[in-house]
Amino acid sequence: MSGSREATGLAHDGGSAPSGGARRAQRPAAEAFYGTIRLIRRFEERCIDLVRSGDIGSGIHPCIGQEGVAAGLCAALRPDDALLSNHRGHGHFLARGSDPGRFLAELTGRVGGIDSGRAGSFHPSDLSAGIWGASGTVGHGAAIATGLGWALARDGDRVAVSVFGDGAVTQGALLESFNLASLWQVPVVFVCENNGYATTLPAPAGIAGSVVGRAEAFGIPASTVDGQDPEVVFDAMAAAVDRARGGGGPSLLEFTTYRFEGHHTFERRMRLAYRDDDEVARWRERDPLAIQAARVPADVRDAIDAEVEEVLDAAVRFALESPRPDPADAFDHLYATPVRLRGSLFGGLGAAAALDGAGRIFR
Ligand SMILES: Cc1ncc(C[n+]2csc(CCOP(=O)(O)OP(=O)(O)O)c2C)c(N)n1
Ligand SMILES: [Mg+2]
Repeated sequence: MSGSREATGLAHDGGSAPSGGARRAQRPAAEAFYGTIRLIRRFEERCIDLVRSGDIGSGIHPCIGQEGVAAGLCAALRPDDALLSNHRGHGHFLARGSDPGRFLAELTGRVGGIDSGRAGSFHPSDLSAGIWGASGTVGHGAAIATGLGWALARDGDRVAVSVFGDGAVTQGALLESFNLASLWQVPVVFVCENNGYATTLPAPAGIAGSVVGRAEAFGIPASTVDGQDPEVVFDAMAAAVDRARGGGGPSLLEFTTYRFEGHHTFERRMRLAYRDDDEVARWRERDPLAIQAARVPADVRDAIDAEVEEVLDAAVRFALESPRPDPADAFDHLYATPVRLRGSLFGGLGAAAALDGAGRIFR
């Protein structure tokens, strides 16, 4: 078993909105949100252990503290909607129903991973969960989501979603995406997870004007919403998705949130003085896990917690038992072969190196 949630019935598996016909998604039960947030929290805590043991070589960008956004927004989507995630995206994958074992195998670079261990934590995709990619190139997922939304609108009522951080809103690609999405009324929802920092830069020190002001300048309706409460996130997202699905064009939601951990797990080894402990403590008082736990009876919570541990035990086992890729296959699955790396294509300098039809390098 790879830790699949199908057997567990945990939370919503990849969206609660009905297919076709009725549009607006129904808000899931309180325990479904609790289960999703608990799964993401414990998954990432296990990931941090696996970073420490050297099994996740890249480290991770933990979303601990921000899980309410992932849980709320993904529940408002239909399984066939498309989401573009970013470098802090584990929560989006799990909330959309990615298999925890195969996802963890991806993070640990194993062949059993959702992308055969080639994408890792920063650049995975999982079409089976409606995630068309995650990009570490800040802000660029918005351009992909806009093009994808435009294409999806040719054929049906699917919606594209782009999730990015506050650090992305100064990127030109994002603003160009706003322009075309508005001009062409693309069914795309832009989601900004504003956690107050871009690495160590406080958002007010990096953003002239405001996040919502940028979207409004392009005629895109936008609002700022509490990202710590998954039910509030869901309601805002369901309205935005409904609007896009019904032909009303793009919108932007800025969810205010906070990461309890550092920008990346490297911060566990080096103390960076860009935020004070009081600030972290204040945000911890609005922990999405605690907010949602208060809405679920203790015995139901206990059962969910036990189930999450079972799923994650199986996921860790699956990941670590999965073989590592064969280095000889490193050039498989490239888009274009043969590709000339050097040689005549670049002026005939040096020895020609290219990939043969099987994707293997030759000189
Ligand atoms: C185009 C680009 N510029 C710079 C970077 C380096 N970089 C990696 S993460 C990051 C900060 C991102 O902050 P934000 O968008 O707020 O997301 P968060 O990490 O807070 O979730 C930066 C600048 C990058 N990956 N891509
Ligand atoms: Mg940020």
